[in-house]
Amino acid sequence: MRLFFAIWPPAPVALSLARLADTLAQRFGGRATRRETIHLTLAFLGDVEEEQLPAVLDVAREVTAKSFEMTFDRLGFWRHNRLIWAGGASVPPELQTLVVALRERLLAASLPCDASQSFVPHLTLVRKVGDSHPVLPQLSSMNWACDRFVLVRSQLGAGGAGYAIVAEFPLA
Ligand code: 2AM
Repeated sequence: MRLFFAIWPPAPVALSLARLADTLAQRFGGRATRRETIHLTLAFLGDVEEEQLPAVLDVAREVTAKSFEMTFDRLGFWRHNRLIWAGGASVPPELQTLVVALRERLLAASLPCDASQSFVPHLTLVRKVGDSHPVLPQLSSMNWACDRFVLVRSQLGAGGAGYAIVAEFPLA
């Protein structure tokens, strides 16, 4: 099974980001992320054997991290993978600590974790953007209180990835 840890935005935030994603995809081409799949990835494991799931859950339970307030106030475009994303000008230290703890514990438990890229917190809004120089609008700042993270199972289908939340973990 294909797994990753993520933070899932509250419904009103996801709704306004999905509307924005639709607008951006119409303007610049590409595939907008659907409301129910907008998320912030913390650690991507990739394919994991079914029998490794208890060890993955143990890793998450052992991580002690604090809740934090996340602010999204800018849009970005990555040309190498043609993504438009929403992010924040600053990374809350609690978020950085959570990501480092998850990645370190996964690796210490000999579980897979893609640590090839440094962590840039982002919510992917549009994939396969057609325009190679999209002039992005300002993002009106939105905040949300992150008080939990989730383990997610990804299933790739014809219409893109479908995600199922496997377990939730509270932040102190
Ligand atoms: P993305 O939104 O920037 O594409 C599920 O695939 C989630 O894991 C996506 O949010 C994706 O980020 C993220 N991810 C991180 N590393 C990945 C990898 N090596 N392969 C696929 N997805 C990855």
